[in-house]
Amino acid sequence: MNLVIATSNEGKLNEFKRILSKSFDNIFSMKDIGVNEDIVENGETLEENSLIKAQFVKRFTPFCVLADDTGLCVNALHGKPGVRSARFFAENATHAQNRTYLLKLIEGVTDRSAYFSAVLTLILPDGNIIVVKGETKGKITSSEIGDSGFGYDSVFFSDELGKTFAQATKEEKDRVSHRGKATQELIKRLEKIGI
Ligand code: ITT
Repeated sequence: MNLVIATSNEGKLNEFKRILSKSFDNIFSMKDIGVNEDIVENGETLEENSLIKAQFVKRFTPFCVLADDTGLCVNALHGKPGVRSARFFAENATHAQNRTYLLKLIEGVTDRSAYFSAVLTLILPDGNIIVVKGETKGKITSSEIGDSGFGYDSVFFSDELGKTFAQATKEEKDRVSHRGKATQELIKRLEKIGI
């Protein structure tokens, strides 16, 4: 089985390639199959956006397609940025701008609890769809800590690891992260149907 990952986020792509390497013969990026368009994520939920991305890319390939929509939900911000995590500071914000904006918004706030939620949508070659979800809890730090990872990793202190995702090794993050948990669930579901 071959798989295309419907993401333009290099960090996500690398994580999926690592975690799913044993489940698929070949794993391709969108670029590998010549899809360079920006996908318009106009859904209101992670589920909707995940499906939008998977269906968009499926039009270009007979292979399996996997999409991931992730949100960082901060309790003091009533669940924001959530589905708007990539566009938190502004429509085309960089990861660094989003992190700085988040830290500024909750400067001095005592309740720093937050969680990541990832919704994965896999479309199989026969058109069947599998949706799985993974969550992980933590706290927003008061400044950036650590150099690994991507996105909000340096401001997310994982409760399970006792350090930020940007301080964790790849293996540690994969073991406890929203994406890691969702992908483990996906692997179980695939094994059940013989993939
Ligand atoms: P695609 O839609 O192309 O997959 P994206 O970066 O736009 O890539 P999302 O729409 O899911 O991804 O946006 C989620 C935001 O949260 C985005 O800024 C990511 O960089 C960030 N993010 C996602 N997963 C993360 C992780 O594991 N660690 C830290 N930040 C993450």
